[in-house]
Amino acid sequence: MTVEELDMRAREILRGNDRGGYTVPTAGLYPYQWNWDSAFAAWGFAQFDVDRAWVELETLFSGQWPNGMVPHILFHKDDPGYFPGPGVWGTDGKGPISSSGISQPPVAASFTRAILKTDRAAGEARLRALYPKMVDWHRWFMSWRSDDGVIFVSHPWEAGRDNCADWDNAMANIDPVGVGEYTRRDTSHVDPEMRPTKDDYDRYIWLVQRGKRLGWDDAAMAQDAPFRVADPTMTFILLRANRDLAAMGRALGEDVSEIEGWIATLEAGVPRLKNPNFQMFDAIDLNTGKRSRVTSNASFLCWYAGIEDDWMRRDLDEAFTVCRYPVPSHDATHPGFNAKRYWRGPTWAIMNALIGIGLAEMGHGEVAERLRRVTGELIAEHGFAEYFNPMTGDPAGGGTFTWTAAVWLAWASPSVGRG
Ligand code: 2M8
Repeated sequence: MTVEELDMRAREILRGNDRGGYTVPTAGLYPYQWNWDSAFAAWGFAQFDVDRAWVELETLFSGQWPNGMVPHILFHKDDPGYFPGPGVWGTDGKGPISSSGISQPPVAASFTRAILKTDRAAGEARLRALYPKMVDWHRWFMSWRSDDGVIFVSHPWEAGRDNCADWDNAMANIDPVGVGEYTRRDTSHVDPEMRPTKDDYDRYIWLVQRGKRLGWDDAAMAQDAPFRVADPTMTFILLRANRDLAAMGRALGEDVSEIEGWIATLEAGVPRLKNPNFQMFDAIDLNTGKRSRVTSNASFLCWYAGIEDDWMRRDLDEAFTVCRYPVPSHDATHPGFNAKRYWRGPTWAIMNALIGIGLAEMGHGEVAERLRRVTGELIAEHGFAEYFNPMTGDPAGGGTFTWTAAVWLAWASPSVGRG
């Protein structure tokens, strides 16, 4: 396909996954609105229909809970094709729309700022309405997910990197006793070898059952929480999002001192995520202090957060040597690497886009451009898949995927205007 045809195909995918005000990640496998998928979708829509981009974000925030949390899934319309659905989550009455009870990486403020650049005229009014909601959401993270400036997750699904090795220590300490029988739906849509294992799912569901039992009450859930893992994804993304939120607040004439305080807190927390023996950014099980000791694609989000790191820069060069299509979600030289299984090896275009944006901003223009080019080739040669084998480029998971199409349109396509 030519670049023009690929651009057209990407726009068709976004339109095709549009369910009226929100976009599903892909039909069948993920039939609802996911939080960070939607923010990427908005970024993609902004390249050809900026009004639709704002609507995507507005619909996402229409599901915000009174405590500020923006759920990771909004169940606008019941669909038996996904498990666990609304009944398993049991969040009735917690928010304005049926939803899950956890959040996801807060990329929305950063994409809002990117979208504003394409829509300076009408954008300010839309931003004015969204801004206080984003502040409330970030405040919720700082109140309930910060451990002295490192952001932790309460469930693997909260980080969006569901089965990555960063959670292995904490997952091994959970005994999913009483989880009961359930039927997964993901493995009827996708090859089970590309998905998390049953051991993983037992723990995912057990943690959801605990939240439901505690009424998804933040304070109750924080007591003796069985899963508390300090996470590079969340910490770097929230730090970056706070910088973008503060910039937008200043432009609106708002007092941003609270947000500046959050930025200082997170900047002070980041060094804890640096593994003192192996020098990569990894995860920490806060219940035991054990570190994951694996480089993931989230380790390379440091630049996106405005943090320079020479070790990670060398690790990135190594990833280019080892993989034809970096950046793998798990160090490809490590025995735990699995080129097919979801967040334990495959390359994800969304992560590459965030890494590439950060590299370019921090003065690593050459490698940023190399990453952008190789991601563009990956999509052009292998399609708009959910994720890809980093060695061969083989597509994996769901097809006609919203966020891959969005990343193509906004970042990876050779037609994207630079400068
Ligand atoms: C994946 O996660 C969902 C649960 O949230 C699942 O596997 O059922 C992850 O890749 C996550 O990051 C993503 O937001 C979601 C939808 O694309 O799928």
